[in-house]
Amino acid sequence: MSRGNRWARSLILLVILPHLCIEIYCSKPDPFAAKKKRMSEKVRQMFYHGYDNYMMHAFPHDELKPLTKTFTNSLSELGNLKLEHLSEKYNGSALTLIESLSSLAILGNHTEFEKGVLWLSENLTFDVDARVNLFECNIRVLGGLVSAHILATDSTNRLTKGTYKSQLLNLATELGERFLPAFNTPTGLPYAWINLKYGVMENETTETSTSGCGSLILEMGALSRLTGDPRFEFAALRALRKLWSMRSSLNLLGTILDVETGEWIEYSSGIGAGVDSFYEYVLKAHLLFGREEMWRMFQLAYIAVQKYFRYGTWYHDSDMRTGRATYWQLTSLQAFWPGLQVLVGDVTAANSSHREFYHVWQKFGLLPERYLLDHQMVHPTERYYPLRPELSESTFYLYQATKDPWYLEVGEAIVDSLNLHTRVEGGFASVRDVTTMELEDHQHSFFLSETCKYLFLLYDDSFLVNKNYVFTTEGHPLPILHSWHERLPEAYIPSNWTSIKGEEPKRASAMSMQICPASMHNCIHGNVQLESVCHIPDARDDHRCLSDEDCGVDSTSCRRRLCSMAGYCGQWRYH
Ligand code: DMJ
Repeated sequence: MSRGNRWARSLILLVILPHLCIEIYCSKPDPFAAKKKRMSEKVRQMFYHGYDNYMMHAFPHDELKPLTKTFTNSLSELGNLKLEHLSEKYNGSALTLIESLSSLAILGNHTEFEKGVLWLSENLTFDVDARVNLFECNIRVLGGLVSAHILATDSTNRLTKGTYKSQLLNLATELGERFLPAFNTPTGLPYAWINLKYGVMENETTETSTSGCGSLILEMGALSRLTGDPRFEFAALRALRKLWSMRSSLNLLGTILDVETGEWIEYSSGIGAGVDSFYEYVLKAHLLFGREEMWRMFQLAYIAVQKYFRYGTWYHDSDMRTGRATYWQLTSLQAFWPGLQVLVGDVTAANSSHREFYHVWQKFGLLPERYLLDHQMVHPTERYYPLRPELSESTFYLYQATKDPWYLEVGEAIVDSLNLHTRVEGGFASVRDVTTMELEDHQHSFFLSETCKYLFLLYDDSFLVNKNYVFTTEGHPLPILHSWHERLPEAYIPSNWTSIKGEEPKRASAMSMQICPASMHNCIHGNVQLESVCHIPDARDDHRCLSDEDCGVDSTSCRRRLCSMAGYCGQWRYH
């Protein structure tokens, strides 16, 4: 068995086997069955509160405004912070309905699923004057359609009664074709913005993000596998390979780049905004398509993260050229990372990282968008919580892997906070400021496609019993199929593609191997790097302290860690 397959198998063992054991082989009843039942019902109610309100007040527009019970045609606003080039002619694409389909399937609501599929089949069109963000449109719309098509045609689900043929796939194909002009650049890196009707606009910005061009392969690859048309997978793969070829000698990528020149614009990066789903997609593309190449990329990228971003259980940003720390900030988006670590088998690391995010969640009752690690305070302008799913997602993965009931408690606390702070009569509202709990009039579509889905799956994973799925970054399930692994069209790989250079590291969980932080060169044993022998852990696991004596010795610098004003151990002069 190839190494890639071994890892895919270990994933399956890790994520699925505990479940099978409880459900099939172990005769002991689940002591948490009652709690799971109660909580899954509670989450189901949450989903329908958001969904019904959307259908009542906002459908067929894109997203619900729950405070005013109206709608927003937000597809063209996603990622468009300055709200530029909005067209008055754009009237929405039923975005929240598209995003809800896979959740409806997981909740077992076949009737509503079928109704949604039929409505979209008859009414949705992409021949609209809307300038959309390629990444957002890909993960939300293309991903939603492709996943729903697969679920609708899966005979084991019986989600539709027979009227469905391939209408969603046809729509997905039409959308995929509208994406293709974005890739028409000298580098093959796609433009961040595309007008669905007119293609790339004149004088369009050539700036994009790493996640913007490195997180297209699951949806576009699935579209190619379903249609037999290789253009989509090829375009996404070419972009991903080009992106990877732009890595530094430390195997780090930046955050912002120019698609025409292939030059970096922002050299600092981390595991959060602008980069996050690049890591996710490289690993998941390996799981979904069995590509060894992706696994090799992921290994190198993952180890670089451990070496240059990790600081104890936290992750800071670093300059891709030097590996030096740039920003010491925890962001809400980073909370997906423990979930990814579960997939790769790094469960211990996932657990400790997850605890840090949960600790900040508990501190505020929700997770602020940005939290300053060096000052132990919420960022002055990024205090919002837009109903993001990442912490729930990681909680779900960790429970699948460990069956530790503590994660069920975490999920309950998250559900309670969401109901307490964000539930309003007209749906669920984003929070503008987690320190005041002031609300904002927006229910993002990912609340239904991800937040509610992962919370539901935490308590009721019956959907996962018979099939292994990879969840896209927007929470849409794509089944792991042998045929997609075997029918690997090598013709897709052009002869001039950039190969992966550099020595392959030894395969092991980076955290369990205690990968050495970047600046310690004297801790390389053979080919394997080990954490510095000077490392002395802090007295407490949570890095809290009353004085310097409570802090240990930093493994990066071998210097004593100091107790900060806020009562946390840290090497504060380091940055
Ligand atoms: C979602 O659209 C996706 O998870 C994306 O990868 C990151 N941000 C949001 C949710 O927070």
